[in-house]
Amino acid sequence: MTLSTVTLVLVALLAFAQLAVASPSRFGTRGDHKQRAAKGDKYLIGVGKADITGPVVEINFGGYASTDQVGTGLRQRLYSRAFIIGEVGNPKNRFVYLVLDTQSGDTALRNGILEGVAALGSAYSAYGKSNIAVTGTHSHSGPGAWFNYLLPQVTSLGFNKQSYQAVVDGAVLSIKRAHESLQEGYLDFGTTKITGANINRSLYAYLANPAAERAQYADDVDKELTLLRFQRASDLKSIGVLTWFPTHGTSMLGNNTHVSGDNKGVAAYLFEQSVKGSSGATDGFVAGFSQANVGDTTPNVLGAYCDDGSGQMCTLETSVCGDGKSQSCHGRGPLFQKLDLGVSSCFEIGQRQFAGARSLYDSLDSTSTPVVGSTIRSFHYFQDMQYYKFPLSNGTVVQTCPAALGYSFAAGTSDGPGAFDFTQGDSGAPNNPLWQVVSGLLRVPSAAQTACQQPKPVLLDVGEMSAPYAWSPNIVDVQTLRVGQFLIIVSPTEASTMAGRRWRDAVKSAATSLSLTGSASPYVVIGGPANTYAHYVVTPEEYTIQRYEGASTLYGMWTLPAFINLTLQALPHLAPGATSSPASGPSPPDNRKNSLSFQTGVVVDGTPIGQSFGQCTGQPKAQYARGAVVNATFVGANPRNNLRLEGTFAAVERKDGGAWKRAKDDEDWSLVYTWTRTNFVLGYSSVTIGWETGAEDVAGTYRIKYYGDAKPLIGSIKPFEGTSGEFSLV
Ligand SMILES: *[C@@H]1O[C@H](CO)[C@@H](O)[C@H](O)[C@H]1NC(C)=O
Ligand SMILES: *[C@@H]1O[C@H](CO)[C@@H](O)[C@H](O)[C@H]1NC(C)=O
Ligand SMILES: *[C@@H]1O[C@H](CO)[C@@H](O)[C@H](O)[C@H]1NC(C)=O
Ligand SMILES: *[C@@H]1O[C@H](CO)[C@@H](O)[C@H](O)[C@H]1NC(C)=O
Ligand SMILES: CC(=O)N[C@H]1CO[C@H](CO)[C@@H](O)[C@@H]1O
Repeated sequence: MTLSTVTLVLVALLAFAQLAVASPSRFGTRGDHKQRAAKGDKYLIGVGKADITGPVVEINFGGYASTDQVGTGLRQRLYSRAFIIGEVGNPKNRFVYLVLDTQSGDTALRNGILEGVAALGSAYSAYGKSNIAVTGTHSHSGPGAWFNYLLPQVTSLGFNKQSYQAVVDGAVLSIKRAHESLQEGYLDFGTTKITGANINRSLYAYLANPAAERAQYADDVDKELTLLRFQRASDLKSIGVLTWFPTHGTSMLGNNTHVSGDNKGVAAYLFEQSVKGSSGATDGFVAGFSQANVGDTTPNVLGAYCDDGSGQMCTLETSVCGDGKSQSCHGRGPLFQKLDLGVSSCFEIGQRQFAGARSLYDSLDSTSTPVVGSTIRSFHYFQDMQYYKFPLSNGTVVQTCPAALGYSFAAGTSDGPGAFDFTQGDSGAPNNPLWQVVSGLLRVPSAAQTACQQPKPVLLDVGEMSAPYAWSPNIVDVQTLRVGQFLIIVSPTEASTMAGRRWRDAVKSAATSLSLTGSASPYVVIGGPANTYAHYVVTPEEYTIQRYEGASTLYGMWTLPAFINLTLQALPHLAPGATSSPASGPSPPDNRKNSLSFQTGVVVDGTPIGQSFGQCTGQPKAQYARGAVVNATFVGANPRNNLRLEGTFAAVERKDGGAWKRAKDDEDWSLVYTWTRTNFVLGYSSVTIGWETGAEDVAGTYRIKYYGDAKPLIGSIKPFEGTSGEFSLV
């Protein structure tokens, strides 16, 4: 520490002490709620939540890019959570932050959402491309096949309209609900350290950053969670919270085939459950757990080990095992001993984020920073990253490149080895009909591209391939939102820990020098992956290491400085009084109409002779002790016939006097729906509904319900219900 920093700290401490004396109400202690008067400025605030669960069977999951990971059922429905913040005096100035339980935001989804909101009519004219941010929680356990670009469509055999439409419709509905709930209220925020929910999965690359820079941080991943609280003015009840914390949505392993929102989905569910019926929160309370600088983080906090019998950890430098390959290197979640495809570890990592967020929430009345300053602004523009030239801070002019993936991309990470298995297929084409169509179109990178991407050895020159349509985005979304002193960088990439820090710091210091936030110090978070999926961004130093994240930094060594330059350039548009927007930039290609699609639809559902749809063929036992798994099996039909959005496939009902009351449904983590095809030709299938009971469940008499829809060969799809026999839980 230099002398001047010491002086500064002393001055700050003195100022704080004086303030504390001058206005005790502002710094009241815990339990001292009534004394705290300062609430910051008033805003229009609204929250909304809606179901986005696409086809839960027979569609490949988005995230691990493994052709084999195809849905067989549902553990927890997926949601869109919408948060709207607007100026009271000028309601045109507002933004929408969406948190989708998806792998990422995406150009196809974003286009669909913008069109859907526009179709809601003139009351929604304040919402548009500048002020809607479409972020994903980065769950790797939801149906994919909604991506705009060809590369992430490969493992899902193309684009699937039903999968896409479910996300779009639910996102639009969540915005509608948030809009309808708009009212005056306050915002405040706080931070807390979450231990045990993330570690660094690319430490070797992180260590390439300058020692002096690393020395500024206690941890090699960000452990801080930021929580923004939405409180309505009328009675100071909370209507929602929005949090940011980085950890990959890879707690559920790559061989899990049940849909879920992974650890962020668990955290949001636990938070929303925890405030049900509490006097401080409203009925429609929504908890958003948004992703942050997630790039090099993993929820597999015990570290990465070789599943080859050696018991060794994978190598630091390249994450390989004794055979020199990455295939047997797997990250271990906190409860990895439970061989349940990551379910227990996933719940635990979700629980750890929830617990931290909840205790922070409980302390906010005495510890939070109020959001102040009436200004709400946002900007969004498109930037073509092909050979974008700009100066680094030392004046040297550098450039970005057309998108490309390096060799390490094929090796994957310890969270999921061997992404895009086709790249490993040295014996020829893998068994993937889409790949057979497009693999002939692979090209050798141009000389300019090869030079530009140095030192990345190019494996897939995706940015220079546009046949049959673009493989990856070259045109990216640049977006930032601002309410009072709170700024949100909306990143299309998964930023590494240090990349996120540099990006946030650059925005913070530029906002300070532009005096964007008046007397309040700017506070900056980064949310994503959002708006389109542009893979990763690492620091230039990390890029030279070319691990998975560096190999997946699409636009070359200078991608991060370019994103920072592009964000800072437009920052003046967030100033109070600013009325202009940046030029909207070139439009990215819209591949929704021309995408290939090799998935087949449902042909027919049938039942074995003598059986009927919904018939319970595997009854539960008469009695279970709490902690046991209750199973019931039914004659089933394909759930793709009707997604039952805002509804449920499975339920547990409890006998309450003479009536049956619903105790669990598809939203509950402990209720698991599994669909199995038993005869392909005749369309027979069975459904097993499993209820993992626990100590928290009340003893009583229960039954299991199954809701399905069957498709005859001719005629329309018909709904049906199944009901198990009664059983008691003791
Ligand atoms: C799922 O994958 C994990 C990690 O690769 C492995 O340890 C486990 O045995 C697999 N489980 C099944 C049922 O295949
Ligand atoms: C960003 O790059 C442009 C050139 O493309 C340059 O004119 C501008 O000064 C840079 N802005 C910042 C904030 O670095
Ligand atoms: C500016 O910084 C970059 C990145 O560290 C470096 O490659 C370049 O040589 C520097 N330029 C000058 C003039 O020092
Ligand atoms: C319940 O059903 C699931 C899914 O079919 C199965 O994996 C599990 O073994 C069954 N459990 C019991 C206790 O029967
Ligand atoms: C603070 C932290 O999470 N450190 C971890 C970074 O990654 C290495 C290797 O995976 C771990 O050993 C550290 O514990």
